[in-house]
Amino acid sequence: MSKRDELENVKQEQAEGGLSRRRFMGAAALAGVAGATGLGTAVMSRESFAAAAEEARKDWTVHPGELDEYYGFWSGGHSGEVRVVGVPSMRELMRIPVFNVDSATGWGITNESKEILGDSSRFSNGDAHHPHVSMTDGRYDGKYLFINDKANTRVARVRLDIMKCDKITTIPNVQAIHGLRLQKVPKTKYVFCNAEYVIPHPNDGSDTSLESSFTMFNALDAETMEMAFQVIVDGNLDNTDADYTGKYACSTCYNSEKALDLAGTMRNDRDWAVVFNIERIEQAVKNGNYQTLGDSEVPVVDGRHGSELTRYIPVPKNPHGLNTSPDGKYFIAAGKLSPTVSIIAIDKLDDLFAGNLGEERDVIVGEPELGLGPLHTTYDGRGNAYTTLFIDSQVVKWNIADAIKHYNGEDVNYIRQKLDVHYQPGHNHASLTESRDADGKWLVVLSKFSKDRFLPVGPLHPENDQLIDISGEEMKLVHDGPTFAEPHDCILVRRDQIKTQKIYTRDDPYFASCREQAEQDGVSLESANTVIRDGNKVRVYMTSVAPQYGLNEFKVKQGDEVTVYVTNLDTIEDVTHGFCMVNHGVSMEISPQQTASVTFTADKPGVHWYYCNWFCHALHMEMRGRMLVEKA
Ligand code: CUK
Ligand code: CUA
Ligand code: CA
Repeated sequence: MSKRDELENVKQEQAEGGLSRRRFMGAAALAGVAGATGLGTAVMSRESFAAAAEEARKDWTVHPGELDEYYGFWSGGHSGEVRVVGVPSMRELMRIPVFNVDSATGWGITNESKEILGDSSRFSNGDAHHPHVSMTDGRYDGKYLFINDKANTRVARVRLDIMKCDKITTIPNVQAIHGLRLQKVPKTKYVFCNAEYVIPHPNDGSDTSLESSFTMFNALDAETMEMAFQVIVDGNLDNTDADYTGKYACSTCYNSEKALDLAGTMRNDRDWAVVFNIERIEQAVKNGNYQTLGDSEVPVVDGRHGSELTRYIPVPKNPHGLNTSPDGKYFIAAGKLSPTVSIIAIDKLDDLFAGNLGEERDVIVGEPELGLGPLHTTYDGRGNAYTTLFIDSQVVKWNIADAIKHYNGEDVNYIRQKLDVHYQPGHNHASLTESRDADGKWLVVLSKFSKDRFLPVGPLHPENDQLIDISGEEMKLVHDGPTFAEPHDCILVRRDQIKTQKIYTRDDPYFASCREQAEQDGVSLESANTVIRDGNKVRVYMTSVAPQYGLNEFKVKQGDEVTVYVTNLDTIEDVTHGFCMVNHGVSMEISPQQTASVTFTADKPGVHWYYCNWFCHALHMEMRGRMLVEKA
């Protein structure tokens, strides 16, 4: 229903002086699904109708030419990329290739991207789940975005001023980086990330037993992207989050059983959430109380049961999501195989570590029953939480304070609303929810199945990202957006929190290595149109100004290793050129004031055309040249 229709309905209901049949059915249906926990849906008063009409008058549509309020950064799942989405329009603004190879920009093809990919440039796949934006004092500072790669055990960083990946680190000694979150306070000094699977140490085939197997919680330095420390844990690790004091991080474990088979992972009614004491870990590293593993020099501390560095809090059952509330009070662990979430009071953690509590579960202040398959929780900054229910295909809005009262024996209803989503939601994410600025305006729900929501496209279906207005009392679904494999998580950042460059500056470190090579060759990137021969290595320097390359042709010999450096001298926003060498698997982007380079072997004698593959000018088709390869 459009906002206009909705408004008409509300008006009619007001005119009729009561509830329409549609509203009654809605309320009855809602009460039905709320089940044992009950639902406080009352008959709507005249005042609430007025409020609903006011709501309906709000126009969330972003009209042509208007800009969105929020930047959304979506993980691209096993496509390996990051996507930039405008919210609330849900328009896809950009794709940032990270763990994939991208023909349009040349990511994974250019020398600059291969240098960033390092050793792992031999992989062309990835599995990105958790995008998170760097923070200062618990607020998004818009500097970097970090994201994990479960497939090849990596963490990448994206520079948000140019929206390009600038660092990738392979995490040593572990397999499958999954949960990833950032230290929030005083700033993002560490990137915390969980390795999901246990592996033997050493993993050289000498011993494959479970006794010698474990996994680790990892911390990277956010500026250098080098490893800071690793913490050995019991069980496995799933999702993680950090607190607002800078002292603690907490991770869920679904396999406390350390089982290798499915049934085994469900044996225990409770697994646990493990809390990491960051200060104590730093101190242990400083004091030299660590070991190293294999060839790696990363300090490894032991955080297994009995350690002073960690505490294990039993929670039901195969828990998944772990989300810190924006008031800094709670870690909330979603039960997955239990209909509950567990509310962990962060202000009790000092006592837990000091040994002042009777047992670990004394830090749990609430365990509300929400529905089937709770996976992830997000917050509106007004005391409400929103948890996805995978099996029920719903988002449940619930009140944290009331859930705590209920746990203490008070007869209060903490469920505010259950909304059907389509279908089987994984993550949900409210605007600014991971920061102190959580503003409770928009909720994105990333649904794994789309079934009947879109025109059929064959057996492989898109996912369905739904946008829900949470600014009022009631959640309202306002948009469906099909997406391709497979957003797991996203983050919504206010648009003024991100400052992008319109064109590159010539001293950008992104292409510093091109400049170094040019200096060694005694040429200027900004003016040289020349060929430098260095044995069988040939470096071709050319400029580009729409609609021409500085070199109309260049000559090399068969078998030469050719590197082409293109410098885009255009200074006008949006005039991006490309360079594509036909039949050589080579293409790349060169944005205004950027230099990019690519290396290939000229293995076929004869004439080979190159052309500009980013439409830049009325004479874009004419922007081309020839490589003449002399027969060896
Ligand atoms: S995980 Cu995918 S739905 Cu990788 Cu954050 Cu929960
Ligand atoms: Cu230059 Cu198209
Ligand atoms: Ca388990």
